[in-house]
Amino acid sequence: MTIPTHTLMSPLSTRYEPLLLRHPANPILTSKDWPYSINSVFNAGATRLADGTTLLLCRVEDRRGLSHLCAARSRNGVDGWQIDAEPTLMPSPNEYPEEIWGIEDPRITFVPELQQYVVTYTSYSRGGPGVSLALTKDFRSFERYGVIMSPDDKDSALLPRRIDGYWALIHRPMTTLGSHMWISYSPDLRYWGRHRLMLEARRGAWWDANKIGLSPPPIETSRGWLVLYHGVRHTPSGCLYRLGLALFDLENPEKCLLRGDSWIFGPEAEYECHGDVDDVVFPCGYTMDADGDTLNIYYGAADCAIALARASVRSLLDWLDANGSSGRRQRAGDL
Ligand code: BMA
Repeated sequence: MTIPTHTLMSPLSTRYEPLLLRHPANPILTSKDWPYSINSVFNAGATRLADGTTLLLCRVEDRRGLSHLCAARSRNGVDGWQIDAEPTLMPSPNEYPEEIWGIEDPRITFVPELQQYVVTYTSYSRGGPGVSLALTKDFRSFERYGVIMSPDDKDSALLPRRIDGYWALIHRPMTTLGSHMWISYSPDLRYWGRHRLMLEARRGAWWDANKIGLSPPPIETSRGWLVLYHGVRHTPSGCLYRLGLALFDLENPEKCLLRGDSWIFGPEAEYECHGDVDDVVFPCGYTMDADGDTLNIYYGAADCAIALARASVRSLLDWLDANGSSGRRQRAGDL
């Protein structure tokens, strides 16, 4: 008997479209590239400096297991990295006790109003991970504001401009109901309130059940804030970190306009599947090319290396239009 081919196809499409394309030079940075002894380098914040240089603020872990941040600069964002000879930002537990077990996973936002970069990062305190904030003009000296979200909280980034007069911070507190993305507002970057749930982890068998978090800072597009987020699936052989997409209203960023049902990028390459923590892709930063469409997404691979994938904003939005569901449908029971 011949089975008609359409009955063998998935209802949506015949194959998954690759939206993030791995760079052939991957992994682009590993511990071997470092000018001093380290265990591993991964999860880097990213930005383009005024002169066009790509700057990565990398999470570097030493053999004690504690992390600090170190800057790497490159003309083309792929190779020829100039890495700071010494750590760029070390934990400073005497002044900031919440940094006693290191600082991790920075996200960078350039804020035109301040003419400064705002770096939010995880400070690993005795009470668990919290969110800290620092300002810098040059990634050489930093003004630290200390912890702004108490433990357990991480995966945060600042929006580059005020919303209705207030700064907006996305972050991921852990609650007994699960780990969801929240947004909070501040008049001055120090005092935070008006906390709102922004995106919930789904439940049950979904790839993003129970635990999600912001990956790089949101990407501002004419259609809304485009958000790449990670979902953590717990399996009998460990956790799987994969990426999904959602779109939020430009002037009301707690309003989800579209959310993709499927993940769009997950561990497949050897350097993503095997490392200190297997099966992890974890982007903390991106840069945008001059065409206003090409994203260079920098991600930690298996908690051991930094890799690069490229994507087109237009294609990501097209994919969300074809595969996303609106906020209303999500509330109707998808979660
Ligand atoms: C998350 C963060 C990341 C890390 C990932 C996988 O909770 O701590 O820094 O890359 O786990 O270990």
